[in-house]
Amino acid sequence: MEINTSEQLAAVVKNAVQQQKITDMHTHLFSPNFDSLLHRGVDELLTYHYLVAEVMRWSDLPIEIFWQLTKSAQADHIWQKLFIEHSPVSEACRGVLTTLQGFGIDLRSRDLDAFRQIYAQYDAYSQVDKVLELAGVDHVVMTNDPFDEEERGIWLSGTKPDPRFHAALRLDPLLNDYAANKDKLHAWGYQVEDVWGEQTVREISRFLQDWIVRMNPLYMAVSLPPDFAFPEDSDRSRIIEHCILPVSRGKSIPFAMMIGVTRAVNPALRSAGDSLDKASLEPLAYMLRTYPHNKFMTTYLSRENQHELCVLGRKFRNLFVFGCWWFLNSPALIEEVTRMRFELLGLSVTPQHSDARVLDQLIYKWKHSKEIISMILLEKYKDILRTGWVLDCTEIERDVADLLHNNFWRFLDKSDRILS
Ligand code: RAT
Ligand code: ZN
Repeated sequence: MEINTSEQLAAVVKNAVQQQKITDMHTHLFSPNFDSLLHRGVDELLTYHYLVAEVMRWSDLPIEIFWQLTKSAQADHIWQKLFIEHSPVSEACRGVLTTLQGFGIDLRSRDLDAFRQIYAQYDAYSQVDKVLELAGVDHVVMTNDPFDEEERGIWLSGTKPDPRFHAALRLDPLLNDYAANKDKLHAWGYQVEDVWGEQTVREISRFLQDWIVRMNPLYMAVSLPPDFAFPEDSDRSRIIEHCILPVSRGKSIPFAMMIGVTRAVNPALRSAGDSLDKASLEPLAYMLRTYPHNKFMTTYLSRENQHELCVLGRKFRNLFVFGCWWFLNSPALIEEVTRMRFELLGLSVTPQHSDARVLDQLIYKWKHSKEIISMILLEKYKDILRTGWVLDCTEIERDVADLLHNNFWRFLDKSDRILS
């Protein structure tokens, strides 16, 4: 159907974004059969590390005392300070409200115990079904760390994820803390040596391949500091060059780099204590240029890096640009970054991932982002319609399917997942 009026256009865009099932390409969620690794419910929502950082700005409690509280007591404290004593307008606070509302909860009572009881009716499986339906998500990519003892045990026991959940092999301990983790590799039967050489390359590569067989990951991933350099004289650089990149190419599994995080700026805050800084894009440019047959997926944490990343994306088709990561996942910044990407890279990106750590967060992360993606798409379509270009609604549906689903699977060469 050809689109003739701006009202029609607005309705078609809104509907297309609303209806499109999403592949969420980076989360910290787990398949429901991964036991306690899947976090869900009100207390988890309220103790999300984004809110721990925020509550400490109002709280009189020393952080050490806060950490000694039970999870429910921490949630009560956060509810009291951030929702009752002050209006919950921050993005992380608003996210809790959108999530509870989306779950069908009436917020007027402000009664946390009543909200807890509503959640108590669900087990992990029924809650996954309900939340994926409400959020409009049909594929979830997890973050899977073979160095995490609990998670490792689950994989080693042969547990396979629910088919809607896909693995991503996360390699932070290997790449960012090799010296501290080398002994673990040894204990697991990988004969890495103290001095870097052929045998260590072989053994780390064997470790990667074993976990690829076990997890069947869609990509390998790492988060990196702002001063990440490549190539350089470091274990990280050697592992990337001699192990990750050859395995990534050989197995056709992209290497995802999430760049710009400064870990533990305030260590007392634990997972809430990380920050960010600008990075140089030269290491990425070097990789894209030097390894044209390797596929790279990248997102940067700093707002200042976004423009350079778009420009680099224009130069290299082996670079997949994705998401508004962590501190960028806030409406003002999503709007700016998404608009810039559409203007410089067209619709060849995945504009967002949720980074959800709590299952229920899928509801708010996607509701908020979809509103912004819709708004910017509408603006861009209006601009081209003004030139006399004619759009058909099937073209809009195609574009939206690309953004929220197909671009990712296409980059991975998984043609069976691409929606026609
Ligand atoms: O966004 C977050 O929740 C962060 O804590 C990190 O997990 C980050 O997304 C990462 O993947 O390292
Ligand atoms: Zn993450």
